[in-house]
Amino acid sequence: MRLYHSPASPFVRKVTVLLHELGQTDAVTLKTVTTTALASDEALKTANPLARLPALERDDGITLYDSRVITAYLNDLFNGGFYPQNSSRWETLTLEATGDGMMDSGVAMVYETRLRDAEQVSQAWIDAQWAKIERTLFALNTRWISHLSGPLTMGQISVACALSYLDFRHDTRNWRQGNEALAKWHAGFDSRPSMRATHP
Ligand SMILES: N[C@@H](CCC(=O)N[C@@H](CS)C(=O)NCC(=O)O)C(=O)O
Repeated sequence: MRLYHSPASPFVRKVTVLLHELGQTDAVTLKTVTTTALASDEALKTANPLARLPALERDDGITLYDSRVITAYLNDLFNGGFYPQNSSRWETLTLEATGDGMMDSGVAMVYETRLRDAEQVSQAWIDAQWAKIERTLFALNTRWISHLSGPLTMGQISVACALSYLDFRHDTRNWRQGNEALAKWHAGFDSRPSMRATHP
C-alpha cells in the first residue's frame, strides 16, 4: 500500500502514529508530496479527486481517503482494537472528530496567511477559527480527560496529533494556559514511541 504523505500534515500523522501503534509501518510505503489547494500535486489529484492528504492507495488500485476512513480501515485490517466495539465506540468516534476539527481550524488559519494575498487575509476569520479551538480545548480539559486517560483509542491519537500541531504551527498562542489537565495528558502521550517517531 502507498500512503500519500507530508510530514507536516496532522491528518497524515494520525495515520502514521496508528501504523506505529499497530506495528505495521512496513505495510505502507510513504509517497511524500507537496500540495496546496492552489497547487495540487498531480499524482495525488489522480488518486484522490479532492487532492487532500492523506490518501491510501491499496494494492488493488482503490484509494481510500480521508484520514478517518484510512484509520478505520487500517485498524480493521490489522485487528487493532483502537475503535472499541462496546458503548464507548461513540465517544471514541466523537473524540476523533474533535481532534480532526481542531486540525481543520488550525490548518485553515495557516492557509489563510500562507495562501492568500496580504490584502485578502481576514483577521476575523483567523480569530473565529482560534475561538473554535479554544472552546474545544476547554471541553477536552473539563469533560474528556477520563476518556483520554483510558485504554488507547483512535480518539486519543487524533487529539494528541491535533495538540502537537498547535505546538508546531501556533505555539505563540500558548494553548496549555488554563488547560493544565489536558497539557499533562498530552505530555504523557507525546512521549510514546509512535509520537516521537512521527514528529514533524
Ligand atoms: N478531512 C480531511 C482533511 C485533510 C486535509 O485537509 N489535508 C490537508 C493537509 S494538512 C491537505 O491536503 N490540503 C491540501 C488541499 O486542501 O488542497 C482528512 O481528515 O483527511
